Amino acid sequence: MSAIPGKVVMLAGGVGGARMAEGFARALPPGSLSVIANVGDDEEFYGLRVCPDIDTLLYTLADRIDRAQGWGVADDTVKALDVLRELGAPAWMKLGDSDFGLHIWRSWRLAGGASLSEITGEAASRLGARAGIVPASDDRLRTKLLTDQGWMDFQPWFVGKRCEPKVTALRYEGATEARPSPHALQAIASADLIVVAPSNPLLSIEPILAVPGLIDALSASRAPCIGVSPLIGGKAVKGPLARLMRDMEIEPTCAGVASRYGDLLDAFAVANVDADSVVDLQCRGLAILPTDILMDGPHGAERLAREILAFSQTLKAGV
Ligand code: FO1
Repeated sequence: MSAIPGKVVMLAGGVGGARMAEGFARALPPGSLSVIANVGDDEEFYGLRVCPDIDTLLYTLADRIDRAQGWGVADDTVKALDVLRELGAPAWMKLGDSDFGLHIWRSWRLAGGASLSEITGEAASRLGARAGIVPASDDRLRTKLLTDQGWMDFQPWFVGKRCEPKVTALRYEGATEARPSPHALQAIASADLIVVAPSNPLLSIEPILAVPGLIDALSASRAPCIGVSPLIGGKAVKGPLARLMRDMEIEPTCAGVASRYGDLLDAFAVANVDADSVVDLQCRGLAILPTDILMDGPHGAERLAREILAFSQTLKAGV
């Protein structure tokens, strides 16, 4: 049996993705983990580029996250947002004062010609993140939702309308033309293990897989790929996944999630309670790790990461 994988690449977005990334960062030696982040949620506010999935990863991996909320900076204040509201600007997205600092710096660096990958790498190292963070693409890619109120951008639907408008279709605008981040391609090329985090498959993982160069690189990789279910007994730990799947007529089960990833997965970690529901997948060759997938704080996330790393040793590299 070989040693724990030297290089791990994770696909992630949202709070579940950041928690899983923290678990792996704690379980692996420094320099082993690269997280490819969804950029479909990115949005411009007041002329500033806000990248919520990158930032949730940055703050979580640098232990600056507001743990109760799952996003934003711990103990942040909202003085800037209060002034913006007083001045009549829309202020439905709760951007904290410390968080604004990052958005100002990122936008300033983008205007100076740096790529989002370079900026994100620099932010991760300067803020003390325990893993590499790589945007899926440096090109603009936007998740759009077709709702009963028409096409909407992601943040106006997710935060502005609290996910209330019913979604019937999704598209990832710009994805087909988007080039993969060169840093993401490098990370995939040297990966010994690929992990698909327990993120929302439709809103966090599929916008990453929609970048043609990325899915090609992932498919070409010989590293085993293991997914972690974001559903436990048909319910999401956080967020609108189960309802979204139902609204889009996708079965809100582990099998429904696995079906979104096509041939990408070699293995799937599911909750003990869901083990029986994935027997069909197992018969079709997907290795199943039934375990406690609920990440109760950083220690719980590390415990799950260690179990997945040990399980990955039983998987063969592809040909
Ligand atoms: N989520 C909310 O539910 N309400 C907010 O006001 C909000 C603000 C916010 C600001 C910065 C940031 O990085 C994330 C923020 N989020 C907020 C979370 C964000 O909408 C989601 O984490 C993702 O985009 C979904 O994965």
